[in-house]
Amino acid sequence: RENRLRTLFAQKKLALSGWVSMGNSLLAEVVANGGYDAVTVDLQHGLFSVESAIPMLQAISTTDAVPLVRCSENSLGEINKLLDAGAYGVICPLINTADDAERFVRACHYSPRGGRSYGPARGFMYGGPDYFTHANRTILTLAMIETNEGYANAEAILQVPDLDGIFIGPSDLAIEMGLAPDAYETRELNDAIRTLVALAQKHGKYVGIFAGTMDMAQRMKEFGMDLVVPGTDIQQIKAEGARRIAALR
Ligand code: 3PY
Ligand code: MG
Repeated sequence: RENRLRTLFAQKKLALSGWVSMGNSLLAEVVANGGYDAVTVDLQHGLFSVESAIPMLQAISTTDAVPLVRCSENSLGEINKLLDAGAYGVICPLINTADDAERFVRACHYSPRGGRSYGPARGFMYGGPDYFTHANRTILTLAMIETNEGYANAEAILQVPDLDGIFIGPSDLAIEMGLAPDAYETRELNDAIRTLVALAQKHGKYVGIFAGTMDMAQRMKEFGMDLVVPGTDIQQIKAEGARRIAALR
């Protein structure tokens, strides 16, 4: 099947992804039923491993939301398992150089473009019996820019062939800039984010970002992002609980 995120991006429509960091398939199903265009299963900061991600991807694929993963690191073994489990896009953390990005792209593509090994167990069930013939052009690859090194090399990273785009990690980037991880309102961080959006657009690549607050999510929409994640499952539960309690106290 096609990747609906590519269709939205091509139409210049903002795509929204939910973010599941608790290793539970019911939670993934609830989030996926919420109306998002995609749901990302986070294996980097989510406190669970690939085995727990599989029922989460199954739950997400009962809906129209595109199943994405954030892998825990730039590892061919883990990325291959997650793609075999039916992930239709991978967000890879801590991409610092064009070499890192090339290694990531190779992990997500079958030969000759890459070195992905063959065994798409759930890939067939989600992607269809013709999975092998379209996987290389369907699966979305987003490299995270979230270090000073990655920021400095962003233009080279964006020029890696078949990398679809970048995904900005504002908290790690803020820490690298000597700021607090939630310093979302600072000029310095926002200038860097705007620069990355402009670079991605210049090279015809997609750009997404994680937004921990609604103020930030709104601003990121105005910055021209293709993809915005308006907070994690945990952040949303905490924020909505606090809002309800405050309203009733
Ligand atoms: C960051 O802000 O560093 C992230 O990785 C967000 O997911
Ligand atoms: Mg990060």
